[in-house]
Amino acid sequence: GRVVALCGGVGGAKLALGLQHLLGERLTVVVNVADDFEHLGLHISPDLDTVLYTLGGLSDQQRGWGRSDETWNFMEALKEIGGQTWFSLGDRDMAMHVERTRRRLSGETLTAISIDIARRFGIRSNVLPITNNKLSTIVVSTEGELEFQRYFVGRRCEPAVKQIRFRGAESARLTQEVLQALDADDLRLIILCPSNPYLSIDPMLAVPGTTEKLRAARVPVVAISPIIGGQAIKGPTRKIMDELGLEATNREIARHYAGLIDGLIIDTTDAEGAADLGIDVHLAPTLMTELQSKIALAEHALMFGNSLR
Ligand code: GDP
Ligand code: FO1
Ligand code: CA
Repeated sequence: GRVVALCGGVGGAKLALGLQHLLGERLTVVVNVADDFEHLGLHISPDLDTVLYTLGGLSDQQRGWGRSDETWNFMEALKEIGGQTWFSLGDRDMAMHVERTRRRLSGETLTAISIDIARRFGIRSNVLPITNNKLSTIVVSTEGELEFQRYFVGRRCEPAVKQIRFRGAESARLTQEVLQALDADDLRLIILCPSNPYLSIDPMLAVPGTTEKLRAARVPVVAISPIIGGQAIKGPTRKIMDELGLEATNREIARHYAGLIDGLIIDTTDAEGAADLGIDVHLAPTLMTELQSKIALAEHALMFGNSLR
């Protein structure tokens, strides 16, 4: 059967890579686009890039974004002439942004461009943006409203988050391709990847139809917690939970996704109290380092999903 995985950037893409090894073309990765923005006249899609580079075996694992074997001549030259340098575009990565921008200006959808680039990277699974419409995360912080990349990269997530908004969500539409993937006769499982719930998964849930589709799905919906031992593996998830007055626990993740998911996978080291999260819980090693641990967690997700059918 087929599997749909809702995915942000780094955390989600690690699991997606494991799932791709097991499922190949039976996997559809639906990716957040609310981090997207226009910079230097280019359309940048960070989470799509992370997923495409990761599944294509081209990603830089250390940095967490962009391509391996990157060079930075463009940025150095841009700096010399006084250009904007707060957001770094690698020389090789630049090809992606320039080409995607050209194709969008010529009328192609983000979906069509993503499908074509995935094919050119030799990616076997299907990579789809959640929407072709403009969707933008706005961080309402103690220092006012910040566009997402200004908050994340420009301010290194330092301003305290008061609220998170998704501009354009009400008028955004799920793509035909995403709807088809969710409606497939041989769909067996929907997975919420261990991505940042507030910045990566919530914007996709804010697109009208997503939560309705998950609730109406005749297949299990399973999430993997991005929290281990009360901490995020990477990024501001824990910090944002603190600032929003939420406890950084699996209980809070379960509460956040309540009504949407049928089961939650949490780390074996978080077994204590797992029995009374008010939801079906599966324990597994959820820290993904080497390829093997990504495949192993993907296997757990598929097995757990099967057990819930
Ligand atoms: P971003 O878009 O690049 O910020 O990445 P995501 O939203 O997809 O993922 C960020 C989240 O992934 C953070 O909350 C991390 O805690 C989580 N994460 C990263 N690596 C792992 C991992 O190996 N295991 C688990 N369970 N969570 C992870
Ligand atoms: N993240 C950074 O921390 N600094 C950067 O200069 C930066 C540039 C960049 C360029 C292209 C791209 O696809 C991603 C890039 N990222 C950068 C990562 C990215 O913006 C964030 O990690 C995500 O939006 C959060 O998911
Ligand atoms: Ca992201």
